[in-house]
Amino acid sequence: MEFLALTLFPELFRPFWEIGIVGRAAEKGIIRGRAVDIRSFAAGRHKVVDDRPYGGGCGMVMQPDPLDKALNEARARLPQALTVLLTPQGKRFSQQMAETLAGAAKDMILVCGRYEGVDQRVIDRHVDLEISIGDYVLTGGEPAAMVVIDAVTRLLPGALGNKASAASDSFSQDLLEHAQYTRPADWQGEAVPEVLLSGHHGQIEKWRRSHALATTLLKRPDLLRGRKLGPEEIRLLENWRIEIERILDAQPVRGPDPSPGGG
Ligand code: 6GU
Repeated sequence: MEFLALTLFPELFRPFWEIGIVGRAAEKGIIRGRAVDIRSFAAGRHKVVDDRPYGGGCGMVMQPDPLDKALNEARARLPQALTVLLTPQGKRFSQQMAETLAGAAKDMILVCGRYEGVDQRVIDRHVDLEISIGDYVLTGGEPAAMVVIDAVTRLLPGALGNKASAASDSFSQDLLEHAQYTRPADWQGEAVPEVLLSGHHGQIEKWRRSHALATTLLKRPDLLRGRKLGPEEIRLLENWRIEIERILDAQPVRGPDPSPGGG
């Protein structure tokens, strides 16, 4: 799978292609990453790529011509590629979208917008999909392109050492991951949960599923509300309820919750 980023700051991508899982995937030939400078397609001695918006207003808009030339070359090089524009106006990026893109295994041309935006006519002519990585504004699409490339790459066959790690991680089942511990077993007087040291794989798996549910309930209850629970998950949450009730029943006084929105 080849990623071709069109950007005014190709240097931003240099370490990105070389380091970590993305770097390893490139070494193994699973991906190929390149960044092409949009400015190199600009005309004239000053290589101008932006101009003031028609209709007035502040900020600058990327002109259609340099980007069109860059995209024509990119699409000639990768004729099967999906052309993506990174923009706050795009569809919200998600694990599900990453899985779809990885599954399609199509090359990707990623257009990183800068300034206040990109001339609409070049978007209409070339772009298949607009992606946003969240409801906040970046100065440019480059970090967003790296987010997309990273999330897609780690899902490609062979990119992660352990096949199970992509399947079990946060969001792949619409749950957050359980807490993790490593050595030492006692760190500054804080112990690791005993069951994890037991070697009892059935109990360890059950602890992990139980804690993934509790972590999700506490940190991202919205993920549980939008999800159908399986019978085992209901049982595990019931166990947490029993545990909470045991703690509350042991309290001498139980009044109503005086906090806003409480009991
Ligand atoms: Cl993809 N680009 C920019 N400039 N800002 C963003 C974004 C993208 N996603 C969220 N904010």
